[in-house]
Amino acid sequence: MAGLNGNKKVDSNAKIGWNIYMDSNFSLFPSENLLPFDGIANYLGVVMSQEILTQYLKIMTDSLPWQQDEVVIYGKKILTQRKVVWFSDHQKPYGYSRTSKLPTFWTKEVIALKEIVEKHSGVSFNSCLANYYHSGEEGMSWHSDDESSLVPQGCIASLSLGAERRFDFKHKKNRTKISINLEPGSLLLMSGEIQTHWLHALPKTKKVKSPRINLTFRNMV
Ligand SMILES: O=C(O)CCC(=O)C(=O)O
Ligand SMILES: [Mn+2]
Repeated sequence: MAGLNGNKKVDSNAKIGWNIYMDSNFSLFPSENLLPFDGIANYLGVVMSQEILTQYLKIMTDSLPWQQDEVVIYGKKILTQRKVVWFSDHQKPYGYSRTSKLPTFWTKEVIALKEIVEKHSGVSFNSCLANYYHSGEEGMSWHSDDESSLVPQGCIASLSLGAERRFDFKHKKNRTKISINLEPGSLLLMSGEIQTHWLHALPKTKKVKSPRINLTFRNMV
């Protein structure tokens, strides 16, 4: 079982939440549910070759129309150092964190990655939020991807390129915490009731000096 650096070992015969077996060259077999209750998080491990990873990280870093994100903290709009691009088949703005983003046109690299993710998840996606973190000094605070514009309980597929980072889940009521390391080229699938009951975050860390791109594929209604 390649590349599970520090992550829980997975049962290679396990099925993911919606009964699809993975068997392509780069796929690890799907993990069991990382969450003990109230939602599903499947870590599929590395699903891309090192060659595509390196190539796409550079192309996307250099050519996507990255913009600082806006978040509202204590009623004040703040621009993040982290940058974002929003892709969607739907032309309407995507509202989250009390701000909204207009979609940009899909690029051929993002479409190619979407196809890899769709093959491994068995789900097709109509939208994607790309995040660019310059280093471990940038992260994303606790939130759920529960906007009303997203398909309720739809699968959200998170593909990571670049630096490995820790990713945390926290239950909204009992505060149970689960962490996983997201390796470069890895795919994490969140589905079921997860966004209703759990928060997730990408914590900042001084240990990581290199950049990371994360693509979260979603479905807008
Ligand atoms: O960068 C990540 O891994 C998390 C991104 C995320 O949670 C989001 O875009 O909603
Ligand atoms: Mn999120």
